[in-house]
Amino acid sequence: MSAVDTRRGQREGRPEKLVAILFIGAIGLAFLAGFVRVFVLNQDHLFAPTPEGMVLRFEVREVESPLDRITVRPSWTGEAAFTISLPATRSHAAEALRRTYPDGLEWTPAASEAGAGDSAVEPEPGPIRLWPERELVFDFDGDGVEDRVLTVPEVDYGWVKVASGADGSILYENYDPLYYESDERAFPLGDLDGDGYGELALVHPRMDRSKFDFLDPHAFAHAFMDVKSWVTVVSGSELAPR
Ligand SMILES: [Ca+2]
Ligand SMILES: [Ca+2]
Repeated sequence: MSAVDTRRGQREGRPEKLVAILFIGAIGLAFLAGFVRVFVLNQDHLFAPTPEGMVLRFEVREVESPLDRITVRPSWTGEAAFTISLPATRSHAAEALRRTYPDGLEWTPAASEAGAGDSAVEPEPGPIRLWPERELVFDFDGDGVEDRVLTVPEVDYGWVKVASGADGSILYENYDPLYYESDERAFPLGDLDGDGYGELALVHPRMDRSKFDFLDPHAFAHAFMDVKSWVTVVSGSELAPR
C-alpha cells in the first residue's frame, strides 16, 4: 500500500470516528442532564421556602420519623406571639420555640401563659400519640367573615388552601413537595398584630431519607446535604390589594 492510499484510508475513517465521538458525547450530555435534574434541580425542597405573603421564616431541625409533627399555635393570652413545638425524637428532646410577631424575636411568656396548658412537649411522647385538634378557621383576608383551611381529602397532600368564608373562593394556596408524610402543614394563628388580617403558620418538614431509603431518588442528595425543616408565617395583610 502506498503512502497516498494510507492517507486516503485515514481520511475515510474520520467520519465514523466523528460519529462515534458525537454519539458518546450525546450519551454523556444526556447522563449529565439527568444527573442535574435529579440531584440538583429536583432538590429545591432542601432550600429555604418562600411562600407568597411570607413575613417570617425559621429554620428548625429535620424530622426523624413520619410520626413527628411540628405544630404552631398562637399565644393563649392574646399576645402578639406564637409557639413552635418540635417533637421529641431519638436524638432530641421535645422543645418549644416561642417567638413574637412580627419581629420574630424570642418571647418569654407570662407565667399564666407558660402554665399547664402550654406544655412545651405537647403532646407527651408515647406509644400512642393523640394530636390536638388544629383550629382551622380565622379571618385571613380581613373582611369580617371567618375563612377556613381546607384539609385532606378536600385538597391533595402537600397543598394548603384557604377558602373564603364569604363566597368559598380560594384566598390562598401553597404547595410543598411531599418529602415528608404529614398532611398537617397549616396552623391559623388568628390576627396576631391586630391589623385586621389573619396570620397563618406553614410548616415545611424535611426528613433525611438517606438514613432509611436509598431507593428514593432524593436520598443520594440528602446524604451529602444538610437536611433542615422550616416554619414560615404568612399574613393576609401581605396579600391584600393595596
Ligand atoms: Ca375572611
Ligand atoms: Ca394581622
